[in-house]
Amino acid sequence: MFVIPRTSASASEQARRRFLADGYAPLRGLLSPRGQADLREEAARLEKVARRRDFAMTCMDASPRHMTTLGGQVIAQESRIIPEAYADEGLRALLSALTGDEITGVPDQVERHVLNILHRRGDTHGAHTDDYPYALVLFLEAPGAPDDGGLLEYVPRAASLRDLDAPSVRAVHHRPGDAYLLRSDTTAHRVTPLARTGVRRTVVNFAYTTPYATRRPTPSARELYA
Ligand SMILES: O=C(O)CCC(=O)C(=O)O
Ligand SMILES: [Fe+2]
Repeated sequence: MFVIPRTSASASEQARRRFLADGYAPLRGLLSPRGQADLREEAARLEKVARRRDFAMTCMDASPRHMTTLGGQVIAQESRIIPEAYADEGLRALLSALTGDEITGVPDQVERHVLNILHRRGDTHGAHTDDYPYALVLFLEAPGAPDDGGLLEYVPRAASLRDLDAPSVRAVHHRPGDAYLLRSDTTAHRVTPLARTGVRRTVVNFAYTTPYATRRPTPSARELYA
């Protein structure tokens, strides 16, 4: 499924530096063509049991959620390949090399691996930080052009979610098959609304932690995925 460098030590120094400085590192080419195809097929199958969500998330400054989601607890029951990919040892070694941290799976079934689908005009995954320190996001579908929306906006080491409204916010367009790693507990982030009908953005998000992470989970994952 993944194209992992032969040893974790060979994780690109450039990606590591970028991640530590910026809280974000693009990982283009991480998903093999076969892995992409398998995950895309799996996501299409899982979408049938996913749930539409339209609400404002109180614990995240009432930022909007307009999307279809499926939580990790259902994915664990319905999918073999997503839990397998999540547990992939080569992948975890790569993430350890990039972060300089010991990477472990999160105990929470709901949050561990989730499916997020934006598929209607205006669909958006509003401003938030995650409960766990690291997020690996795999793109199965994405709008073709930045003007179509679905951009990741982020601010590393944010003091508040309002930092996302500053002109200095970073905005990144991703293509199908792309992936990125985010320092997701301290980086404020959101996905900009889809600008038109007929475009889709589907990601699988893997959450990871470390043995010594102490942050207490917020209600956010339950509101979006339970
Ligand atoms: O879709 C994305 O790029 C971000 C997903 C995300 O922030 C999340 O699932 O917590
Ligand atoms: Fe997130």
